[in-house]
Amino acid sequence: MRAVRLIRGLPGALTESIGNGTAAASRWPVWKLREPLRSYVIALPALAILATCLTVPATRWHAQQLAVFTALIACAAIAVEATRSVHEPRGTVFRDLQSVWYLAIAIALPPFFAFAAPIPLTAYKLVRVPRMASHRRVFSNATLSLAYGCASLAFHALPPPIAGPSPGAGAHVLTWTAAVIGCGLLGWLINHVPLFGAIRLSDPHARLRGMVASRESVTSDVVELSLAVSLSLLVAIDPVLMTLALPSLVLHRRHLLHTQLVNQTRVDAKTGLLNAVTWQREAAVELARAIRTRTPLAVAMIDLDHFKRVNDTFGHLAGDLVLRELASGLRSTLREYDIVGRFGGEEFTLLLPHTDSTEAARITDRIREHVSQQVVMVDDSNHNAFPLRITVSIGVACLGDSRRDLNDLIAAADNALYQAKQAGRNRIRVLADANSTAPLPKSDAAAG
Ligand code: GH3
Ligand code: MG
Ligand code: MG
Repeated sequence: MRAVRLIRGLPGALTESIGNGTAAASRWPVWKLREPLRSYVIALPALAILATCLTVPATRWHAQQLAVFTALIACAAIAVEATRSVHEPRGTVFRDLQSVWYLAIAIALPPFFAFAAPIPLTAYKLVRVPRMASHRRVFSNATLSLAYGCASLAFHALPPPIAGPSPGAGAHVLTWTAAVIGCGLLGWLINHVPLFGAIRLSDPHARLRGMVASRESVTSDVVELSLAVSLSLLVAIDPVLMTLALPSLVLHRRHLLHTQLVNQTRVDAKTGLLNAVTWQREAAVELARAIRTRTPLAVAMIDLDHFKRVNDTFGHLAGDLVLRELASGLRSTLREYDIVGRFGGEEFTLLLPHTDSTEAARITDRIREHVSQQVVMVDDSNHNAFPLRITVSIGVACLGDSRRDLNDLIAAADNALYQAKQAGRNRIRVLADANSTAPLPKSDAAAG
């Protein structure tokens, strides 16, 4: 009787669990992404799975290959596990050195293994380090699959006198190593291009150059490549030697995480701009330089107009989105050497080196104009997308005989901001020096 009841209950339970699964799937953050980013983020893993399947028929299976593959994946998992307690920094291109293991797999084993390698590791990380949004993790591992799968295809297509399964001896060691370096670079390229595509689609103003061309990122990439090539060499000589590389890789991963975390203490987590303390420190250095070299400089204070209404109407999450969009707009409109930070709340500070009052008026009015034309899509109370327009008021103070201290400049910019608010918001006010108000630019007179 009990069994009958159980069996009778099974279809209901199944339907319920499928229903729960579907409901859970419908809540995945990936569905909240905007098009075309959403399709892109879904299409790339699909392409990686297709490529993995296509390499199956061409693969001849040997127990030894499976053992090497399992050992390399196990080492990669140990490296992840050894640094699991350290939180992965957000808002940066995250380096977890996984490509070191993937390149060794790409060189030592047939392409199928390189395409498939991110699958067990992604699953492992989703269970053991579930801090990053799943779709991001799946996407970045799909790009790794395509990258090192293609690198493996390229390496195995090279003629044996240049590459081949073993580094051999004499000049062949050099051509073999050069081929591995070439495949490592190819993997890097194929991994980064789709990644930057996704970053561009999610933030059209993201500065990609800083992510790849800074001294820090180039150094990290070179170290990662050299570790990957060394590991590939060790595995090709004898797979047992991979255990030699494990401690130094764990150590380097810890070092990278530490450096990234230290860097992250400089920025405001919500907007990615400099936090108030760092902004003040960097601004003070720039101010001292301007005084020493007798060059002009301006400080601007930006405040969102009626921001409380945004929070009250659409909620604090929508407010946060507005702050992020404003920060991204500021980054895109400013020059590389301008220093922009979040002062606190919905107030932002700019330090504009080599900028006199006329130029400061032009720059800040361009910012004001840009923000007023920006549309931020937020959810209204019925969960419908609502195009929200925001405006900012900006106060500017310029370095002059009576203002040579950063706090004085900030206070004067704040004072100018107050005047801009009083004058009706969505406008700028520039104080050229303590006793004079610079003529407003035409656009300011028209603003509001
Ligand atoms: P005004 O034009 O005079 O500047 O009006 P306002 O509403 O922008 O200014 P007010 O000072 O009254 O409100 C600022 C609001 O900013 C209140 C606060 O809840 C909100 N705020 C501050 N920090 C954050 C944040 O990190 N996220 C969100 N969503 N809101 C914030
Ligand atoms: Mg304010
Ligand atoms: Mg405000």
